[in-house]
Amino acid sequence: MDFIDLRSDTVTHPTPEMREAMATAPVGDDVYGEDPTINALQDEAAALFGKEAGLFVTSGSMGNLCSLLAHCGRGDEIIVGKQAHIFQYEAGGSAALGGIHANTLDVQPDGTLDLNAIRRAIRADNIHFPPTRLICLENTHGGASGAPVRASYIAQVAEIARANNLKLHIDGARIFNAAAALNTTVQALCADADSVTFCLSKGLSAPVGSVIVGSRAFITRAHRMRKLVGGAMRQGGILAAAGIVALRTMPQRLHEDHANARALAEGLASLPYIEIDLATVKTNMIFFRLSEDAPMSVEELSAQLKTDYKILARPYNSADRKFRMVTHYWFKAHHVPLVIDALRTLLTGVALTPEAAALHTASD
Ligand code: TLP
Repeated sequence: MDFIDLRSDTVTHPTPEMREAMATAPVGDDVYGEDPTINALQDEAAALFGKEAGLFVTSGSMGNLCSLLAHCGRGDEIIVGKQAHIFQYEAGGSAALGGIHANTLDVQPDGTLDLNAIRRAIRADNIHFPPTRLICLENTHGGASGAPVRASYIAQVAEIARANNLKLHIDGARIFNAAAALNTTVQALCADADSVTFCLSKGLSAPVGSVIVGSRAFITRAHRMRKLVGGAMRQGGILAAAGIVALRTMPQRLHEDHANARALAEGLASLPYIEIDLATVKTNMIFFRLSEDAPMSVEELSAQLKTDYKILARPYNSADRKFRMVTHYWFKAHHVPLVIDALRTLLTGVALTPEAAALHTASD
């Protein structure tokens, strides 16, 4: 990649091995259930998560949407984090297309929802209220600095769900990052979930796609919903082939992204005008603020990083002077000092050390 791109792990390009697998993948018409590569990906994903079945979808948003549509009818309610991707960043799809009502709770800094707040949010059986059907968690939680959420907490939420005849969905877009950070498996993290969406095209570097896993009966309903939203693919095995490589080769290296995020965060903490809480950096996401007295706005800093240093970093919240940076397969350890030196130069006017400048010229 030409730029050092820290905007997201969604920017990852497929690896040469993925491109090779895509070029040679056997394919068929998936609407007839005849694409052997999609079928293999779905089976492999289901086995890895300890679930009965899987469903290949185009994106994390589609995975969450089909899951919610499969769990809930019109007028039903979900309990979901106010800072969750499902509520904040999916264009209100479940409300627009499914008539699903969201009861939002504040996400805590560790990525969890307060257990008592969940209990209080569950509706009594009363004609005034929308019936609660589903609790949604996110792991890692992008609205909580990428915090990984522990299996022991998820088990407690599942217990509340079971006791109240509710289902539990996990938006596990980055569940493999959570498993790496917590030194556990995705199966252990998802054992108590009725459905999980995970993304192949984030930290796992595949070009396109996510997979929903759950019981066979649930996946049958989600399959119908995928058709309803126009997401049935034909010879999609070309894409699933990259997903299989992603699933087999990428999870075990995610700790490298976490180590790079930590090194980058520590470098950022050493710079003037940057406010960062290192304790929040637990996976591949780094959130920091420019201080009030910083010599430029977040937009100016972002623009200059791009034009002067070919570094892409998007402001996360301009009013709050907040940035997010996300590490991934194509962000390497040797990029860390380049980013730190660029920021130091832009913020203080002090030029790069000759060694760092030489390194910058030598690198792509
Ligand atoms: N997140 C993107 C943006 O949409 C914010 C990013 O750059 O982080 N769940 C979670 C937790 C996500 O972070 C995302 C994407 C999704 C679902 C949706 O995935 P896609 O983009 O494949 O629809």
